[in-house]
Amino acid sequence: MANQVPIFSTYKTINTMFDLSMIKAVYERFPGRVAAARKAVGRPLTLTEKILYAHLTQGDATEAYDRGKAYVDFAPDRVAMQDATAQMALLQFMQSGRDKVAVPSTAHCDHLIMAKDNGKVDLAKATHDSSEVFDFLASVSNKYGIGFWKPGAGIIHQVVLENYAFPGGMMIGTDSHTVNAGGLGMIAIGVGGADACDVMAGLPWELKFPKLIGVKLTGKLNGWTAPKDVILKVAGILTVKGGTGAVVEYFGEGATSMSCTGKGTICNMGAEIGATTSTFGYDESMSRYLKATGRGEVAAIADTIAEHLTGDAEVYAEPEKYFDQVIEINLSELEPHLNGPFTPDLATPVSKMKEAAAANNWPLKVEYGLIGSCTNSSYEDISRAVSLARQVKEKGLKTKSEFAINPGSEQIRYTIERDGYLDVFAEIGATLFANACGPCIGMWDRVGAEKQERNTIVHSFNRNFAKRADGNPNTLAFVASPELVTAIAIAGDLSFNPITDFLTNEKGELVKLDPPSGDELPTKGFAVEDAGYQAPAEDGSGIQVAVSPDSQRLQLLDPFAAWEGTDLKGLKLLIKAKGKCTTDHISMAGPWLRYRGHLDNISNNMLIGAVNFFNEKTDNVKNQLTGEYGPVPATQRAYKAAGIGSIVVGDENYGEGSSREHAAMEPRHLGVRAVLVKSFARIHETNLKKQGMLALTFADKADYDKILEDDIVDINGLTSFAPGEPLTLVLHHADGTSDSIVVNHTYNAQQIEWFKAGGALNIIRKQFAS
Ligand code: MIC
Ligand code: SF4
Repeated sequence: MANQVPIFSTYKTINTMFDLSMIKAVYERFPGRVAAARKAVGRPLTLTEKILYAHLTQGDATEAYDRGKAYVDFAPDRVAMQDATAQMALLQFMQSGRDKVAVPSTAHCDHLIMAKDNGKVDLAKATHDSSEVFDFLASVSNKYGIGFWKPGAGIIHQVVLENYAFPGGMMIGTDSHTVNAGGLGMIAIGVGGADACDVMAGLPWELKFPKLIGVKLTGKLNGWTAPKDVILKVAGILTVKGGTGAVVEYFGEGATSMSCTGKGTICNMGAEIGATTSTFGYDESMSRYLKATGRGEVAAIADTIAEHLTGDAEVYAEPEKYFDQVIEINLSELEPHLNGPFTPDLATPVSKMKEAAAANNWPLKVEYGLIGSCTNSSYEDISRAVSLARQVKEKGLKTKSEFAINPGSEQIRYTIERDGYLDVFAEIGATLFANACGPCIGMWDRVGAEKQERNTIVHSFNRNFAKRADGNPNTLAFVASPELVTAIAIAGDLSFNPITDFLTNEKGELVKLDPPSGDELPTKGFAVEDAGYQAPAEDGSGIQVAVSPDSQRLQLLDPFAAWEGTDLKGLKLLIKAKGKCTTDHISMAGPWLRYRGHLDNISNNMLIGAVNFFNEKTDNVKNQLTGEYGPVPATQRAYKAAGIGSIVVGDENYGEGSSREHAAMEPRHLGVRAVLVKSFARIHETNLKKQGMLALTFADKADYDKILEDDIVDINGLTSFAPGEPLTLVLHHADGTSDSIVVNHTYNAQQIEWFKAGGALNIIRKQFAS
């Protein structure tokens, strides 16, 4: 990967750099804050600690926090939201009583564009179909001082990396892949909308001080291996829950020799291991990227405090002393990987794919190759993929799979068009989708998907849960680098190993693909005509935000009821979910994204993807009032109508995946009182707490087996609900026997107040009203 510095930049997003004064202020206080932290902690510091301690609400650190235990209040520098989550975040913010956001914030329209024909046609259709939502987001943004990125401008994380991320900064975003900004040396964390609402309202943001995982990268990427393979390998090692409660900090010569955008890819997919976030120390690759994206001034001030924007030398010299866990990966030996299907941590090195596919009966024929998304849309990614696409013509080949690209931003799209890359892709028959999420989140109207045929696709996105790309539960999706996706799409064969295998060209000759090569940054600089940004009004007080009471897409929120002050008796078991239950299972995306601003309508997808332990079916549970089986939402609505609460039971890493708080608000809205699981994914657990739900875990995981289909459950101990004190559940079985089990929780004193008030927002509302 060549480290090229652009000769000149025609970057034209807008004339001014965003929020330079905020960044300057952060950098001015940074050295003092780090010094205070070093004193409080009493030893050399990791980068993660420096950034976290530099963002304490209280200012200078006065004590060291217990990693994995202490709840700490932070003051993030900025907030980002995407359309599918911003609707709920902003509906909540509108209730806070503030007239302007307290920190720089942005909204990005990227999730609601259905990929079907091509970017132009699809964008026009989405702009028309979702105009009510886009207009709502535009006017709320305008009113409250939020930067607005129109549909077609790009995917939130790519736009953030290009415009807003800065080394040493701290941000939160209402999307789990907010962590992408770690590629530019930030601590960037995915949260639910209620958390974003707090920060935009100027309140402290609370996080359990994370544990620290260090990943030492030695050697150098070469040949077919890409940054993506680092995280695919890490996911294989740590699994989908191995990063829970931890920040992953990458360092070593392998880190500094990699591009900034490559680092972004690695951090992006840190969400797939459940990590709070991931980050890299400030280095020349970041400085080059800042300069190439029109932010030379940010690079110049970062240079003045560069020593504080990376971990201390002692830490990287003896990482075992400072991190809770250390992993070492030699990039020189790292093989390209394919992860999947159905889970992003099932890692198979490309050389082992033949065996693995045969053993698992995975269809070898690859129907589709898709590149782009928020994860892998950099200029480097595209140029390396192009170097392979070019070989199709040069070597007399024919691309066997269908191929599509969804660029991460208009700036990337414009630049790769200018540089002729889109023409090369067009020659291999590629479809250019809009600068949006599209097939990555089920917004893909794929021809024939409704037939539900078993088929294989490869993509360079990050997640591959069932039904995620095209709604077909029988699509097996494998995640790989854009380079490998392109090579495999050319070959049309999942087991194709471009390092060793030959292809037969149109003339019947055996040919081999040359390894990919490309440019880290465009030699002619980035360019764009209209980046799609809309600045908010200076004074938004006169702007009216109207939500029609008849709307099917938007619904103003009613406050949830406060806790009744007693233990909860007689809850029906709604569902005991078996196995993987991600937020896609709890609140499916794809076609349901249209209801993200309408709580009652979207509640009709509640848990429809979860597998019922008792009959192994999805969306089919027993209604304890009638004894009949029916859809989960309808069954829960029946309990609600009868004034009876219910409980949901789940397995490990419940709520894995997205930050969507709908997965917590829907059960709350429909009257589920508690969610009891073996373990939670971080964001979902917080979302449940924020919405006034009980998020509980089995003290003894084997008690999961004690839950029976007709159980009626009492939750005792709530009148003395206290941090660290377990609660007791009594399971009344249908045969008249009962079991008493102990359940744990992680509520601190403040979170218990959220529960009592019926949700965190009820407290904010009161604060601003008084
Ligand atoms: C995703 O990648 O799953 C999403 C769609 O971007 C979600 C956000 C959402 O559900 O709106 C995420 O990652 O948080
Ligand atoms: Fe969009 Fe996919 Fe990225 Fe989520 S992971 S923000 S759906 S591109």
